[in-house]
Amino acid sequence: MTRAVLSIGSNLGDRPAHLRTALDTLGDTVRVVSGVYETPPWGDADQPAYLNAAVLVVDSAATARDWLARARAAEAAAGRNRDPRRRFGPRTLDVDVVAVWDDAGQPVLSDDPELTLPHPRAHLRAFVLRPWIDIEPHGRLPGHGWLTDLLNAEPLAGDALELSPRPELALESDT
Ligand code: PH2
Ligand code: MG
Ligand code: MG
Repeated sequence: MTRAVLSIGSNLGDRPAHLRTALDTLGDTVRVVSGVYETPPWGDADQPAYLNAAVLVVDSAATARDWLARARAAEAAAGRNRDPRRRFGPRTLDVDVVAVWDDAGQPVLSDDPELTLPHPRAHLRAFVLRPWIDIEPHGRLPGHGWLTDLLNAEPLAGDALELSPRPELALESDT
């Protein structure tokens, strides 16, 4: 059994529909879905605001690589085109594998540049940690500690104030 936390985000086109496409593509691996947050663009300010959420997925057989493949499949299903010149630019759907745990509940660590685990910037991003706390209030980011400690310390605490919950856009999980 592996368990993964995925961060999903969209800032182009029908953003709520793209987030739903992510859940549809992930299918019955989806266990819990966070609230949806409107978040200012990080990294490259010249782009629209994002909708972000976090998803807990479980599959008895999936490896970390399988989660990456499923993340890419979801992005493709939302018609994502990658612009190699704008690494942090706008996208219909971004699905990032934030962290993975193995059968024994141990975090999977990887420094493979294609799939670094945990995600190398997760601890810097309120738009990843805040939704994740919705679904795992006592969660820890492997190598960094409690999610709540990370989010309550500056500079993330300030960033968290700029996230707006969008309860009217709540994503239904079928499970
Ligand atoms: N994703 C990015 C770049 N910047 N900003 C926000 N608020 N949310 C994102 O998901 C995001 C971003 C590249 O993956
Ligand atoms: Mg991303
Ligand atoms: Mg990505």
